[in-house]
Amino acid sequence: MYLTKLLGYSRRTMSELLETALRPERSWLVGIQTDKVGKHEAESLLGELGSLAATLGLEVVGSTPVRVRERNPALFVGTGKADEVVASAKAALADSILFDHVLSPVQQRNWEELSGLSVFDRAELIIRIFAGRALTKEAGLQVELAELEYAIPRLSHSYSALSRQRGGRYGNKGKGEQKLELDRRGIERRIHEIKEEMKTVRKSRDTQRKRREKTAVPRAAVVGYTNAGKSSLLNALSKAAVLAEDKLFATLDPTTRRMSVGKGGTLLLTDTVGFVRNLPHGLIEAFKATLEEAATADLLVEVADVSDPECERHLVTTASVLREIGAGEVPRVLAFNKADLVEEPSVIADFLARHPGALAISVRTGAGLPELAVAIEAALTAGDGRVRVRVPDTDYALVALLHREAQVLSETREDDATVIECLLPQKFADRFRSFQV
Ligand SMILES: Nc1nc2c(ncn2[C@@H]2O[C@H](COP(=O)(O)OP(=O)(O)O)[C@@H](O)[C@H]2O)c(=O)[nH]1
Ligand SMILES: [Mg+2]
Repeated sequence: MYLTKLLGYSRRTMSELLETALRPERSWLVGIQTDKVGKHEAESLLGELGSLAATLGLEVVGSTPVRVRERNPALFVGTGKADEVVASAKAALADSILFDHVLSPVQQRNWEELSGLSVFDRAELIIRIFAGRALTKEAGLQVELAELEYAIPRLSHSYSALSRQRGGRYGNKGKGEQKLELDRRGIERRIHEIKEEMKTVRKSRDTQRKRREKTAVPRAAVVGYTNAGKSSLLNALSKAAVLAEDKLFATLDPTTRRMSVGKGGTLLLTDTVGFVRNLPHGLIEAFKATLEEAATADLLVEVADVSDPECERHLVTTASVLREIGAGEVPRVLAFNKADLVEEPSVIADFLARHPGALAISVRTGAGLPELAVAIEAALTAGDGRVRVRVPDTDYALVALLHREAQVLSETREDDATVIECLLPQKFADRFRSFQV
């Protein structure tokens, strides 16, 4: 909130704009190649930046790859290159320039002065994505914290004066009118408050989780790195689903789709905020918090880009983060996407050998998608056990629960109880243990 105010637009303004604008905001990307970041990696990072921009509904109209030999303190890249970037961005009628690197506050200001456009660095782009994906109270607080910490060094008087004149479409709103009354002390106070609030919120987390457990429809979270093809896969898998809009599905958040599984079954698929390479340090906790829904899912569908040379390393990072957020025990189906881009079949065979149970797919060609749907269904029912339970009439609500959640195979009445034989989802095993006969 502070950040968006500080930069001269409000978040509501942004989403309003995204919804009502005749055309989406046009963005020009600047890719960075350095001694440490080679050509290939720079290109793939630029692809990731494009995917991040698309997540925010921005239209990428072009990009300039820049090789940085010596960092120019004023603009990060050399002045000649900077002029070239600005000229290309303007020729393409871009509204903003997105930098594939973190810019210092001074550099960002200089770029805005030079171009007259809004200039965002990687960190700000990511914060904006997280802000839109913070579904829980805790995630909201974490993201706000990240915003404030990003904002503090950008608070200098000259910067906030300039921020009111930001070019581009967001910046035009209320140009020069906003009285910014943000001071460092106010922000520090808010940071302290957030940290206190966070302690309270964490305590209620378990309650939330229990409530989630009761939802009748199983949920899967699609996880993986940005640009792996998560959103594309979500679209492909949900295409076959019935479009009937009953109450439940009408209230879903926009990133959740339904997918048909098995005979008449439904699965809710949620697109999670993607892992990002070189995630700026201050954003790690915010990222984990926005990913937390993965921990309450019944299943994880992990998508990895098998054409990315970093694929194996991404799998390791993903696994360790999932463990950290408490999703380590959630059943997982691993799909190696973009198989169409890999020319050497042995590359894919090696991945599959190292990861038993994983599948190779291509959302682009459709290859492997039917098999993936089968694997998802199998994973959802894998932990289900055939049980026989005797539910006394005093606990009749549990009979209803079984009808909703389990596959009932037989049901017989006794004097004061119902005896049910069913395939019980794993997550209810504990709840029914004492009723088993
Ligand atoms: N060649 C190829 N490209 C793909 C495939 N799946 C997705 N993509 C592309 O990869 C980019 C990132 O996809 P997206 O679904 O936005 O990834 P996300 O960031 O994980 O949600 C897009 O340009 C997609 O068109 C695939 O199977 N093959
Ligand atoms: Mg996506």
